[in-house]
Amino acid sequence: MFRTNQKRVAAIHDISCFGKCSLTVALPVLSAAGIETAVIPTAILSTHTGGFSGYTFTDLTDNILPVARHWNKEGIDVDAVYTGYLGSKEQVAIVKEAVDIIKRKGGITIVDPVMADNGRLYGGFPDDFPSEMRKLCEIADIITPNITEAALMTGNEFENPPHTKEYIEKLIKGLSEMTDAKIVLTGVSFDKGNIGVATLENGKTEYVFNRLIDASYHGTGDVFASTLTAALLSGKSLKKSAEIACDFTAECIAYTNENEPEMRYSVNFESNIPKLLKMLDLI
Ligand code: PXL
Repeated sequence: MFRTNQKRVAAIHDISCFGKCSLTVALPVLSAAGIETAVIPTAILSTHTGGFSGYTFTDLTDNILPVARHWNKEGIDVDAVYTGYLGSKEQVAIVKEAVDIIKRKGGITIVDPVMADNGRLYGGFPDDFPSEMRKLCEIADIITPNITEAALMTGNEFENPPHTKEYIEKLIKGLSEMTDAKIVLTGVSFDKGNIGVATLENGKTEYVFNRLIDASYHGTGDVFASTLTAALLSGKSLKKSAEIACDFTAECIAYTNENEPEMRYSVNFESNIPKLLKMLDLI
């Protein structure tokens, strides 16, 4: 297929109609960075599941493989596949198949194993969900679990921050035994004032920290992973991409914290897009 040098990502996530997460974050962030974003919506929910009750859920699992096969037939190729929240174990298995179909040689697969936070699985996920997500992580090139997701996938206990270096290294070791993917472990905190990520690439662990803002918002994991994907496709190294993703997420939280107390309404990343473009050296 004829290609310009514009990068193209296939984003495989749900659409939460209200509440800024998954595709309604991935699309604008990647588009703002000049990256074409093809989408495979996995489900449509009236809101995300974090803090709303009675949300609708329209499952689109049956649509995933036909879209992937059609793209393949048309010779549509992508530089990266980026997966996020997936609604069921069956869907995770099907997305794994879809990634195999869509991914081209030399392309990268970024898996954000969205399923848990603060020591608990998100509502609606069965206890054996992490073992299915593990299988998707096995075929990834980069994974971005938070501490809870890493603990669940590696069979370790969840520990609240502040973390010890031994604990973080234990999680990273467990993840690296489970997949050859590069690792970006989020939510790492060695002291009260700072939070950041640990990266593992070519056997080397590095840390990136930012000041901890005393506020919590839904959807920040998606802001982080979408920004990381945008930075990687803009040619930044893993460490630099992790730095940009940490900085941008912290900016969005700090900005939102000034005037929006509703955690479930997510962060105002839109007003901060110009800062993101500066961080990516695009303006
Ligand atoms: O932000 C992750 C996410 C995405 N999509 C849905 C969610 C969540 C987290 O709770 O509920 C539907």
